[in-house]
Amino acid sequence: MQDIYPSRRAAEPELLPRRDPVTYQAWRPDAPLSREQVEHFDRHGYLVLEGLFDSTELDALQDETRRLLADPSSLDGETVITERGSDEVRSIFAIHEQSRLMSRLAADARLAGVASFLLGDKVYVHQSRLNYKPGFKGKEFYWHSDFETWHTEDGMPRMRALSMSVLLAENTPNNGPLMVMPGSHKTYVTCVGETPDDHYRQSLKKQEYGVPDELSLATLADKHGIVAPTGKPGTVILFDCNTMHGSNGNITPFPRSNAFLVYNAMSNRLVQPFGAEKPRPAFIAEREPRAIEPQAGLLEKVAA
Ligand SMILES: O=C(O)CCC(=O)C(=O)O
Repeated sequence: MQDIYPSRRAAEPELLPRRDPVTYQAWRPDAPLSREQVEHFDRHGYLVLEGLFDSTELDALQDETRRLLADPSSLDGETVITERGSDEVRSIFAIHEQSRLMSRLAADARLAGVASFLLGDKVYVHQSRLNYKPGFKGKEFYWHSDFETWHTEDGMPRMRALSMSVLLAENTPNNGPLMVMPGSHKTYVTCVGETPDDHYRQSLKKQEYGVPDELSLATLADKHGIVAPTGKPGTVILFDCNTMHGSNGNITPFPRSNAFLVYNAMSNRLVQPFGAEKPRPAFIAEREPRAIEPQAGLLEKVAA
């Protein structure tokens, strides 16, 4: 397959134009988003949805988050990533496979139905994780485009995927909320440096390859600015797979925990990686997709 988004090959970084749509179908009256919301997502590469879940649903999600964090040893060890230099949990991957409630959340029509509409296809979960940024010790996520990594290390062919960050604790301006460069999703920043074998073992704690250079980041930030959407628990932040994003560390006492769900179009399933010898494991990048049938109705507390 021809690589239209080559990265980690050339000696110098480049800013290339996006070659794919952002939203894959036109708005229509029965769409799960308003026309303005679809246009916002298309133009800015992100969208904030508030009040999707009621308080009972949120209680259930927060209880489940506490349960997952309280006993990481009961989970598949590979999926639990700790912070550099401490045993604090940074991320738990494959939450939709290790928790019935998170599995139901991933299939919820309010999330999967919206992803399916924007991507114009049936969707599957490419990756899920709980990103927990503990108080005092939570470290940053440096600037990156997810697509650069998913394309280079996992073999995602085209830009036809998006992420949803479901806020499970309040994200304030102070506790390391997600930052995005609105509009950056229309430019592909290539990175410099070949991918080492088993790079993921390090990169999940701190990324060192697939990191955009400072001049490209400054160029994008000058052009587009930076926004940091905040919100109460239950707020959902959607962003396109190529939106430049990152977040600061959390030195406040207030933990920030977000469930992170990545939806990819069924027609965009992974092929061989475009810039790595072997693909990353399935808990980071699903290679055997199952199409989601979006589930209507409220989330209910379910036994693990
Ligand atoms: O949770 C965050 O603040 C950012 C996470 C992120 O960039 C990622 O998981 O790719």
